[in-house]
Amino acid sequence: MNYYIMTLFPEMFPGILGASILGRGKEKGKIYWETFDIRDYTLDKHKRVDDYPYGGGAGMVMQAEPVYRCYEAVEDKLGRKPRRVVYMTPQGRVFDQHMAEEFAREEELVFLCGHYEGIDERVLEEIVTDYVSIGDYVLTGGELPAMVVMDTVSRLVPGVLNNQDSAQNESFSNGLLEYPQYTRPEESLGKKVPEVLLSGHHANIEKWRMEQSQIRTRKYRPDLYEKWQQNSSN
Ligand code: 6GU
Repeated sequence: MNYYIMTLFPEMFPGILGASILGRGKEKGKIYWETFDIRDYTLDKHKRVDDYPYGGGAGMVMQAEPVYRCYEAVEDKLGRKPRRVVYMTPQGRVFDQHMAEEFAREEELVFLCGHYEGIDERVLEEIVTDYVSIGDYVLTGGELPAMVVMDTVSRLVPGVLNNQDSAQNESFSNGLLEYPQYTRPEESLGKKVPEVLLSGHHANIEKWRMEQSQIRTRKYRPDLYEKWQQNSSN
């Protein structure tokens, strides 16, 4: 999976994308990413990339031209074929596991990260194929959201996780939240591990985990629980 990120803040990416599983994924050649600094593509002698909104109102708007020229640089590098260009915006479709699975089937994804009050509509109409939000709250820019999407998609790319099992057996893939986990020692903070997990009885363990998943989902995500009940007529 190859990611190309258009941003005014390329320095935000190496820390998060270089650590842990994503860092290893890049080392193993399973994922690749590269930033394009939108500011490198302004023709303004003061390197300006934003201006006041026509019609008035608070804040600044990113200009169309530097973003368009930045995308042309992406095209010069990758060729001019149809590809998904994902604009991270609170006005977009809300990202979920289903969308992540869809993105994971692509060979490459281009992310456009906005700042200020947004980006001039004219360039969005020209280049953007997907408008994506990560939830109903407002962040200062699209960089963290782009990294959220990259993290979620990358762990679905074959070979990124060591144990492909853990991409299957988890929250959301079956429509329920995950069951509680325990590790050694058997007693910690004065509390014992649930007996069934020490029993070696796999059927009972499965049954207990399924019950715990249902209890949790009903308690914390009644919306998901209702959907799950409808889908599986349990
Ligand atoms: Cl994608 N961008 C910004 N700025 N805020 C957000 C968001 C995106 N998704 C949720 N809030």
